Amino acid sequence: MSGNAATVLPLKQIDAFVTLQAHVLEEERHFPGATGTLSWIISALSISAKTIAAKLKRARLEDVLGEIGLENVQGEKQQKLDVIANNVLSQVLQGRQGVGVIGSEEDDELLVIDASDAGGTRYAVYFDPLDGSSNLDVGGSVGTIFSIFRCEPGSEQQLGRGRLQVAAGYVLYGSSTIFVLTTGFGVHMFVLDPAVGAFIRVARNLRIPLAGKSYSVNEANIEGFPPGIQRYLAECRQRGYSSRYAGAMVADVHRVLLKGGIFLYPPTTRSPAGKLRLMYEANPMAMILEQAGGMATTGQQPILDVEPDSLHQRVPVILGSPADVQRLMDISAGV
Ligand code: P6P
Repeated sequence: MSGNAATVLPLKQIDAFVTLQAHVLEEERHFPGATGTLSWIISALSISAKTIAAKLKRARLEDVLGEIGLENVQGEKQQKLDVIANNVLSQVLQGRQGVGVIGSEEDDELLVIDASDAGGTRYAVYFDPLDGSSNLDVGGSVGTIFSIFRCEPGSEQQLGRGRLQVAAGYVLYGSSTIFVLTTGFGVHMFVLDPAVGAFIRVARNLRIPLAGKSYSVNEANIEGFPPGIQRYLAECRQRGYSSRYAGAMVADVHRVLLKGGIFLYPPTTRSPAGKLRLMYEANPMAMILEQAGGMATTGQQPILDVEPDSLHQRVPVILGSPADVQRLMDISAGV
């Protein structure tokens, strides 16, 4: 059984003049008393994405590919463009009224922005500036992932459960530059039109197919997966599933969102808590998937219910079509 593929509008029906900015202003109607601060922050993410996309297109020509010879707090080798993308996002966001906290995969600690002259609601923005950046040298897809919470004065250092996010999304820098966003009222997709420099809405209220026919996992780690997951993957192969894995979460999750199926980064021998980070990878993707009718779990509980204990905390990630995720959970529970 599989539902229809997500509703992506054919060209003739694209809201040619509904830009990301116009869409976000439309969405403000869901927030009585909205001051426009959240819209202004999403606008910052949009200009950051356009800037990063332009830099990626010219990376090889301007010799900014490759590693800088340093490791980030994760112990991962930093690509030059990791640092460039991180600087773009951090500088643009710090210039926006209403940003109270910035948390980045590339920075050891949270950056709390002085609130002395701040009035009104402030927000915490967590992001992975260039997810999958090791794909850059080989022309693979990479992405930016972001998660936005309200933050009350004095609580800037507190991390909230994913269920409390007010917005989440990602940018996929691939054959085109795609911006996917939810503010809690459905999942909407935009494509950058380089001719006008605007993100144009191409799909509203994306719904993930109820089931898919592919799984996305790094099978090199399979011996270290929990037995239930190994059994589930074996059943998928028996049922004729394809295997698709880009090695960049944004690319893999975007495929699952549009085509259905399941993405997983389970616990492995090397990473018993999994590899993906809760605050700026698992949480935002989980909000997107749940808003699109999918499921997102650690295998023990919904990702959005995990009580965070640190900025760079890792969790196992299993997300995708409800029928596929539920089947994995049933097999793991011996059902
Ligand atoms: P592996 C990229 O480094 C990343 O953080 C995610 O984008 C991706 O899903 C995962 O790690 C890939 O990890 O161990 O399969 O290379």
